[in-house]
Amino acid sequence: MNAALLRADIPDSKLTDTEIARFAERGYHIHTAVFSDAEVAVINAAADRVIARDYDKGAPPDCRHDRTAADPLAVIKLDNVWKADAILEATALSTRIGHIAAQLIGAPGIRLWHDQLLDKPAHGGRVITYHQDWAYWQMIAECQTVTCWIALDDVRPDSGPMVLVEGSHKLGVCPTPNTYTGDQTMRPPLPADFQGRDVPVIIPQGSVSFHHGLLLHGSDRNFSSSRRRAFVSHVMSTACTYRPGQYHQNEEWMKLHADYPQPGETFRGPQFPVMWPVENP
Ligand SMILES: O=C(O)CCC(=O)C(=O)O
Repeated sequence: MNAALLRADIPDSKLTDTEIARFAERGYHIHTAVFSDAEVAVINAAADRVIARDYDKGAPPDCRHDRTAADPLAVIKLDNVWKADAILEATALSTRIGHIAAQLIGAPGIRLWHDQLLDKPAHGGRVITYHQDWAYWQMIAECQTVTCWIALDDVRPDSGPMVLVEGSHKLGVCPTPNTYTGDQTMRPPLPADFQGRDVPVIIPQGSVSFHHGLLLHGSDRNFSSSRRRAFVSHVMSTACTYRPGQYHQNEEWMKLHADYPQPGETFRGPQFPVMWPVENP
């Protein structure tokens, strides 16, 4: 499959006003069939190559958290695999994802903040404690971010689905736990009158769950006999500006390039590729 095809838009990436209003109210949007089964098969083959350290672009991802002998059932987590593999680059930067995210937050354009490839093994995988993504991304001054979580395997109730706390994006920034070594029951204290329900993301492969930068979410272990892989594009509005202060590895990676923003300037440079609008359609 041609990687360019994976980047191309799909006919139903135009959202209705109702879908956009629901995102504002609930903090998430589920979009099914963003990638076809044939596309997912190609993406999964690329994901497994990269997990096995086979990089067709000749460079490694920015960061790897692999399984170890001491922790053989850990979640594999690789950051910025778009730098390592052309198929995963086309997926992470997909116009269909950028177009949907732009509409959800009313952004003039969308840049990739970073991607993340996650492989939660069968009969294992750590709990991912409830957290809000933007709480870790204070280097982005404006909370104009969306996490676009692509299911690479069918997600079932027992395979450690991501669980979203509906409406929690309206609570502001909560304390930030250590997400990958956490405890499923550990949630920030929520106001007594908070009514948000838990929404497990049970979706077929190729579907994408979009959530707001302040939406609380986490996931349990994988109790099933199948892997639960996901590929995540964390994205931001092209209007977002750089605010130094809180440590994030993206700051180091950004400064490896000659072109990067000064404090208060909008993000730019090769670390943060534009996904939407398409520059050369
Ligand atoms: O895949 C998961 O279980 C959680 C992923 C997550 O926290 C995220 O993509 O923001």
